[in-house]
Amino acid sequence: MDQHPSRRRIVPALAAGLALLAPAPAGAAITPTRSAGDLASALTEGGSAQVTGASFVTIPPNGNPAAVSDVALAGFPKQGGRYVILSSGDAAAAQNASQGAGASLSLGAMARTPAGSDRDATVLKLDLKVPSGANCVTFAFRFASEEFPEYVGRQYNDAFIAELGTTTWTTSASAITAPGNFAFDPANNVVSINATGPATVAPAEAAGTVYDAATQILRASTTVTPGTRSLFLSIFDQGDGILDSTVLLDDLIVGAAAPGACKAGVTTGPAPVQPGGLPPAFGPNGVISVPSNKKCVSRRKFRIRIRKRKNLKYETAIVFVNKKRVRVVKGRRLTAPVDLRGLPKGRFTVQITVITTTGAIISGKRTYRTCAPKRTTGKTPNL
Ligand SMILES: [Ca+2]
Ligand SMILES: [Ca+2]
Repeated sequence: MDQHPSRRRIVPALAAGLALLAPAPAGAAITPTRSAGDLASALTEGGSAQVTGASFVTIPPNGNPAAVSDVALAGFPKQGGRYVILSSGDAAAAQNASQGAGASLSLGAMARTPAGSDRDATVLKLDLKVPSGANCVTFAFRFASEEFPEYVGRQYNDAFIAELGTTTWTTSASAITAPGNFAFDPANNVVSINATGPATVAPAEAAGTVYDAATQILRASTTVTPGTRSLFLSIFDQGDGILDSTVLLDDLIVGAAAPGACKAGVTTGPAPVQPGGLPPAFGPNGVISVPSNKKCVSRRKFRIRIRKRKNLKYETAIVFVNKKRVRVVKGRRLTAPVDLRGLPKGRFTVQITVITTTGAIISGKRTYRTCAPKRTTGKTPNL
């Protein structure tokens, strides 16, 4: 691999840069860890993602490529008190440093593949339990790099990659092939110092860190189906192992997004999801309160109520009785009076669809039967 002459000069600056590091404020620290479980805990605390397994696919043999931090830094933490730092150098070097210092440490890790040009890669694997009703995985991140501005458009294309299901990215010379990456810029490229649009790096965004430029705080999201799904988060050097890059990560959420709202690619907006999936339609934890259908319904009128639930706001509800739409009243709660008078005797079906303000849909159907007439009386039965 070619080495630009000036890259050699930057290495001696490392010792001076580390000497400038002030101790962490009392009670707050960037704590290096090689426990993937610690990282999962910091990434999900205060949120609703359930991590059932955490491990490293790859982690460099030396140094501190991963850390948990509770130091307020570059807009982090985003949720809860802690966040995660993954680095192709020293994850603990991010704080209280001069941007004039050089963040540059070779951690001794060679490429994933024999022909690869990546170095010092850390790939964190998180197994997420995606509950019924959830359809989106999303997290917040900021990528920062020492490669800016000298190596923009060069072969030292350090990058951050997020993948779901499997990790397949590879490198060759200055190229990165990452077909499964969902944290891509508007040009479908990985987030690096060469990224565009909202992922463009700038020096001001790295303020407070040792790095020379960073992206704004971004969000990466991808659609997902219920079950156990693996999330892979990768950071690496490219071209050589020096002039490091780092990613700050937090606010990992598995939840329910409105149709079309959970889009792959980086964004700057809020999380597009209702955290934690959706409650069921019926039952003790359900959002729809209706009479039991175990017994026949003898009343001629009843009222369907939409229950208040934490983190849920309703836009509207749509109710059909035997395919005929019923008026829904929006008061302190959404309610729908169901009037069975005039309906034929026998079975009837109530179909309820609740739409939340995030566009998520909770729907359910209940079939009732009217009470059978007492054969001995001959009177007209009540419903
Ligand atoms: Ca490195
Ligand atoms: Ca580098």
